[in-house]
Amino acid sequence: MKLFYAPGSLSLLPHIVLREVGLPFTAIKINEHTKVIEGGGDYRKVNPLGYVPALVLDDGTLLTEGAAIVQYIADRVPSKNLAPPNGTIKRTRLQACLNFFLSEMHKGGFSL
Ligand SMILES: N[C@@H](CCC(=O)N[C@@H](CS)C(=O)NCC(=O)O)C(=O)O
Repeated sequence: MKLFYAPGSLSLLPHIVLREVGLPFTAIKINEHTKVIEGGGDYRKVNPLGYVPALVLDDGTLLTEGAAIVQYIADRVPSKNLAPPNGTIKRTRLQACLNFFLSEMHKGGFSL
């Protein structure tokens, strides 16, 4: 897997979760402002929206949106108990927390 990240951004969240579960991945730094990938390349060809985080799976599947990415990672390694099972009230509450943080708080505060 490849995690596209920018220092000081919310890509830190999936970065922490990937380290916590211990799955192998490569962290690829991008310049958040120019959209240039460290070492060369146009990040918009990876994620046309230009946002981080983005996770590219080994089969080339692109995952975006921090809340979705961290749940995908948590579900890959259920033995770590990072997320309650899908379809439960506890999982829905986790989704509510993630969505609140990554929408209301992120756009309302951290982005200023
Ligand atoms: N809805 C996205 C938001 C991602 C986002 O806003 N990322 C910021 C960094 S914290 C970014 O890439 N900004 C670059 C830009 O606005 O061009 C998510 O939750 O993953």
